[in-house]
Amino acid sequence: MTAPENRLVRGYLIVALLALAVGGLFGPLQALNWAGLDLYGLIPGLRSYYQGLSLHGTLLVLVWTTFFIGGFLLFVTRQSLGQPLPRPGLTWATFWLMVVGLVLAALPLLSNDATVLFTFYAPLKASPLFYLGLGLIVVGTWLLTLTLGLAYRRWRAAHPGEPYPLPAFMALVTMLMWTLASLGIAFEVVFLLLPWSVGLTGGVDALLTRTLFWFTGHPIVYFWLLPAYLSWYTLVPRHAGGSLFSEPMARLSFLLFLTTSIPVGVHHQFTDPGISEGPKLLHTFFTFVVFFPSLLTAFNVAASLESAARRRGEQGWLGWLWRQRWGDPVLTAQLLAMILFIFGGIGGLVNASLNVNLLVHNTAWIVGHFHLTVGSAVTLTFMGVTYWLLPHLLGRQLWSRGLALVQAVLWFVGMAVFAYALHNLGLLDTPRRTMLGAAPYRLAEWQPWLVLVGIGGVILFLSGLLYFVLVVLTALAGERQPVPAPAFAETIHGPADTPRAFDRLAPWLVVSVVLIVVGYGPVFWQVLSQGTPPAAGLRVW
Ligand code: HAS
Ligand code: CU
Repeated sequence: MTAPENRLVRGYLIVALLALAVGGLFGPLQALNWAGLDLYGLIPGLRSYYQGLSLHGTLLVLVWTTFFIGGFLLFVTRQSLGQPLPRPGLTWATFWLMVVGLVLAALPLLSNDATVLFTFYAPLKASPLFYLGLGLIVVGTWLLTLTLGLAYRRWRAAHPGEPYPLPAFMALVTMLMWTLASLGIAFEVVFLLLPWSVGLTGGVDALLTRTLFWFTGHPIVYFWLLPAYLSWYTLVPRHAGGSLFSEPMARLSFLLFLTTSIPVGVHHQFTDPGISEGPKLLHTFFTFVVFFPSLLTAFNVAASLESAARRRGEQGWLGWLWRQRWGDPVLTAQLLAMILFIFGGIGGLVNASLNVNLLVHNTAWIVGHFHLTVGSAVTLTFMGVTYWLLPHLLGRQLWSRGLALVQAVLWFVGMAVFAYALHNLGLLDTPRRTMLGAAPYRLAEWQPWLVLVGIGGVILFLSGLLYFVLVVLTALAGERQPVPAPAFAETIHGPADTPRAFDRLAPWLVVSVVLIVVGYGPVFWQVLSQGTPPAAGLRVW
């Protein structure tokens, strides 16, 4: 990798880590508030619990993820193709555009002018800078797609007839899916929220903005997840000492995500009036379909791990499950992420079922669900990936493997306690997005679980702190070593016999668009045809 490319990837990671540090800080404060200990006074200038919650959600799910993914996908594409990234000017302009967007969005968040939580549901109204900043970040991600697309075209021209290398293929599919998915939020921001926030329009159709938000807001979770899967498929088998079980099946999984991730977003709107049961049920069924590529992943990754253990002589039926290289923090962090994700995924099925959802909607259960998914499957994997990336980017060894293992295990334990308590609270009807510390309606039966939430939050805080200490100490004091050549996993099946259809993109994109029209046509028809009166803006906190 050239020195400027190295700097670019490092730039993305630094922004991601800063977002994780600032956003993460509010997590334990929220958890402790629920447990009955209010420490908000420690943060100078903070106006409310809800301002903290807006910073927490936005910086973690929108900034930490997006910037980490930007750097990681560029790195993976560059390395797996073995050719420099195209148009260095474009890649740098993209990075700076995203940073400007981030600063614009962060300013009103910090000044309490965008206390609208990460979903920014209208009629909650933020400063125009917030919407403008988010819009620029989205445009930046489209430019990332363009870069990966140009790299694809150039590689194809130089290697006619060869299958596109798996890691780069997965990176490109992730960005293509996201680009299609982000059209909803882009439309919402540019045509509805921005004009409204600058006073050009007197109100917005709240249902329409929510529907556009969730058009993007569901598939964004796969935009976070797929880079983690990329690592599980192309890095984990190698670290485990084995090979990827099936390359064609891995491609199929990503292509199924490309085609089915989007027309499911109404599963976030099961209690919204104005969308009838028919389209809601259709989105339930489509959500069950998008479960399958994750099941394929579970099978394929498990088979790869099994092959690794068998190579080391494991004979028993189940012994391979624990006969893994637990001493390697890169691997251990990701294995622990997978274990937590099994439970996050099962919870997802509960959420997706139209009738059962009513039991858990808007309760702490959902908070438990998304901390097992984006907070564990994705974030703990990215932590493991960081430990792999640092030696490549810095030419230094990880400062301490032992400490990195402790960090990963603490995250696992903290999240397990935290999410278990939240799921139980959800079943006891505890509302989410609420400053429970000040709520007069707190029920006595919630109390033990709320305390566990606080304990989980503190363990997570310690683990997060360790992660930063390790990154900084590695950068400053890690033992110098030659930069290793990044190697991706070998495969047991494929790519020689991979069907040609699994190496193409255009037909799958067409299927994706058709499914979007089938899934969302009736929804937008209903939402637009009922003429909801425009809602004026609200500023609550
Ligand atoms: Fe979700 C709400 C349904 C996955 C994130 N989700 C959310 C929210 C977030 C989120 C942030 O249907 C809250 C949004 C808000 O603020 O309102 N979700 C699902 C379903 C899945 C799912 C069906 N979610 C995710 C992922 C996320 C994420 C991934 C982030 C990255 N979710 C919902 C629904 C709601 C929802 C409803 C709305 C609820 C409401 O009422 O508001 C599925 O994609 C899950 C599939 C996953 C699996 C697990 C596969 C397991 C694997 C690991 C294998 C393990 C191995 C280990 C191999 C089927 C791949 C071996 C280990 C050794 C040691 C050897
Ligand atoms: Cu969803």
